[in-house]
Amino acid sequence: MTTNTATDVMSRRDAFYRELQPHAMAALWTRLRKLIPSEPTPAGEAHCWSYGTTRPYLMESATLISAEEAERRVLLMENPGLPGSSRITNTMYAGLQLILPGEVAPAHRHTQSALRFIIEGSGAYTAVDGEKTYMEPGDFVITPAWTWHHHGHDGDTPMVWLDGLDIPVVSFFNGGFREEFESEASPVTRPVGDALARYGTGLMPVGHRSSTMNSPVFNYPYARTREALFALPRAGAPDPHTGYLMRYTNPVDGGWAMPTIATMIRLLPSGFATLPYRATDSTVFVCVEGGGHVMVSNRRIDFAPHDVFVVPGWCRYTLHASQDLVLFAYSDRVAQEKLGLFREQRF
Ligand code: GTQ
Repeated sequence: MTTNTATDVMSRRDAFYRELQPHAMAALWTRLRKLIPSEPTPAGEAHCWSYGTTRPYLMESATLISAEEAERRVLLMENPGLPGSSRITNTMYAGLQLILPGEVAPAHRHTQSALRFIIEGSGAYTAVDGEKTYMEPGDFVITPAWTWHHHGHDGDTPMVWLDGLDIPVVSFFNGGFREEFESEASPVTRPVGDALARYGTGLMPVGHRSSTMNSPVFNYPYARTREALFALPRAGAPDPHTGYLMRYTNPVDGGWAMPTIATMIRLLPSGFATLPYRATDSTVFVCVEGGGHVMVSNRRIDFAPHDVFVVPGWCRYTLHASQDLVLFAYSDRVAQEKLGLFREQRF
């Protein structure tokens, strides 16, 4: 009598899989397709946080808690497709931080890298590793991993910026460390503008040796960025898939400005629409000026200045400018490139 019927085989296999469990083993062939997919499944959803919605909640938060008590008074933006994760994409965190005149967000440091992209207000500063920089709308500011930093506000209107951090990346490697400084403010040892003068004008001190993987320029003022962007159309047509897309660079080596977060800014002239494009990096966008919409698969998402929207990796999308449109963007592209994982597709 044969025992080799198909159902016998199946139930013997199931029994075998159960036997493996207590020994902390499993059969690869039951999981192979999931472990080694033929292509990425987009993580999370395309979504837009309109500033008209987020700003009133941010202002209300200031009636509930001070920057000091909160340590950082931030409303984080969580991808609706990744509930409970505190992530805006699979690898990136995003929050809107509010600081009022006279407040201080106390000094600390952590192994997560942070960027600030300034949304509104003026007169607030961030102090990073001994240097203060005052922030203006559209400025891109870096807080490198493990540098002491605090924020303060010498102006007279609320100041809001976007925080972008690589929290999920650091968490993946279980490499998170944090320390609070012994007082509210960490010492400021260099004058305002020092880094920009030394490293941000096309000059560099002779003999400069980098001690970090971050750009020594830690504030990229929008006034300069904007001037560069709007000069580009004079020299030729935009790239059909990306528009006039520029990356923030580290002047020491010409690479990306930060080791784990790729930061970019682009101009799409009024009426311009990109051809369909996708890449393996999930991307967070901030509408800086102008307006338009993004088509992600068949979904249309309209955006206006100060809105934040996200496009998951490997989703095909097109960008449409209804007026001259400036978009800031960040993603894990720099990390993917270093690991040989980055792929893009132009249609
Ligand atoms: O300003 O240091 O949004 O440590 C989240 C964590 C901001 C900051 C955030 C942080 C900060």
